Amino acid sequence: LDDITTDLQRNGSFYYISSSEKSWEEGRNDCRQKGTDLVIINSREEQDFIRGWKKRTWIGLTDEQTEGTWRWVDGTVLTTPRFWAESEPNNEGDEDCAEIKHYDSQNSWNDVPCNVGKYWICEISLKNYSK
Ligand code: 2F8
Ligand code: CA
Repeated sequence: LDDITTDLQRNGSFYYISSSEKSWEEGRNDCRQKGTDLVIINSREEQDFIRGWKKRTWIGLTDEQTEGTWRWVDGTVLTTPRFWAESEPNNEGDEDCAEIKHYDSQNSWNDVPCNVGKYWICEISLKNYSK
């Protein structure tokens, strides 16, 4: 994909970070064209790795289906760990997609409108990477 500048391997997954900014859905489509999806953050270590890019990036988390119920792109409901920034998610206006915002803090997630442009990060588990 033209948009992918960096790929990194860590703990059984490959990650790709975009070089341009797109809406959540366009970013997700870009991942899916490559057989990946937006990143799902399962641990403190992965959170630290992702925010280490120091860019405002989309992650694979949305409450578009049911307001207030945050789901990862694999359909699982967000439980723990979770790394919302203080007083987020606040659904200010109508904010159904999650970004890494305050990347200098561990608690860095913010909900924003899905149609704004952000960088995005794709992840594929090496278990699913056979081609
Ligand atoms: O203060 C937190 C608040 O900051 C912005 O709104 C003023 C964010 N909006 C965008 O980035 C579009 C809110 O999501 C955030 O909660
Ligand atoms: Ca918000």
